[in-house]
Amino acid sequence: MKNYFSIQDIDSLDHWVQEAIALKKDPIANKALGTDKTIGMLFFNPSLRTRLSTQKAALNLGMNVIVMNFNGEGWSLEYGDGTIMDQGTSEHVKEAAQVVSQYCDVLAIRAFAGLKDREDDYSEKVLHSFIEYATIPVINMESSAGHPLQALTDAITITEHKTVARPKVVLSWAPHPKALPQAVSNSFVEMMQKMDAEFVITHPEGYDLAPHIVGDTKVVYNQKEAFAAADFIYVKNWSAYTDYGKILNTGAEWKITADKMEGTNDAKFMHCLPVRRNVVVDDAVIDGDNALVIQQANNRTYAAQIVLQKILKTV
Ligand code: SN0
Repeated sequence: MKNYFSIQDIDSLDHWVQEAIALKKDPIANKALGTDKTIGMLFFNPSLRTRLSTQKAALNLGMNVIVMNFNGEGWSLEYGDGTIMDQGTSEHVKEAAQVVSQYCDVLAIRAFAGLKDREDDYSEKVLHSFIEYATIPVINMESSAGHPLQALTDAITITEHKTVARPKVVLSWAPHPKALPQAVSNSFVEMMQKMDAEFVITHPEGYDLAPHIVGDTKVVYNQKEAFAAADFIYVKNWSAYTDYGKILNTGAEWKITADKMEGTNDAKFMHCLPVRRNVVVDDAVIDGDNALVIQQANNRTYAAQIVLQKILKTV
């Protein structure tokens, strides 16, 4: 595999998930694979799980790790072709990507949506530019429109915890004080479309995700109705896609409460973290026995490791 840009780069989801689960028993079994290889991780945004689990995965594979926080510490990058660079940007991505490629064998990048210009965000300018100009494989650590490492983690976690072959999985919007990207939700939707699940999305009207991602997935605007008989409740806030980047509704009535979880089939609660307690979800739910958030975070290491293993076999 050359790049891990989206979950469409997974050639066999079942195999990857089973390999990841097997890896948990002996995470350092493939230590020779990455010896003397270097991963460079560039962050344009904050991170806890992605940063540490990807490093951990690289270390399990014997790799060296270089991390750089670009915002504030890196030169402000230019992406436009033919730009006269007499304004705020100091370095073109053409040079930056080629230079980093000489120091590393694999590159991983986090670059969130700006949430101001939908076309610009969905063009995936940062990731696509690095993919174009880097001479080494590139991994998406959350781009404007996708978070495929999180989605692979979620596939692993659901596979481990499901008690029926075809669970009912609900993606529920929940309130948040800030405008958040659609990336996690987009990749989760794409992943559930590939998995054997009865998948339903629920959100207030106006919060429809991109039509090219939702496709013919069922959308229910009534959260209570969507939750009935659910086995997994996956919660995420996102800002509006149509009225792009806007918070339309503070929507406190969409918060995940113990009462609402009572209306499910004893569903597991999932969230990618970080989560705003008592805004997105009540303490009683996230502290309860059905919460899988810590297990999800643990699986981030194995999702990243599977991706790295696939890439290392080709470099
Ligand atoms: C990011 C998002 O895409 O929603 C990262 C999730 C993995 N989340 C946030 O930015 C949350 C920020 C906050 O202040 O709660």
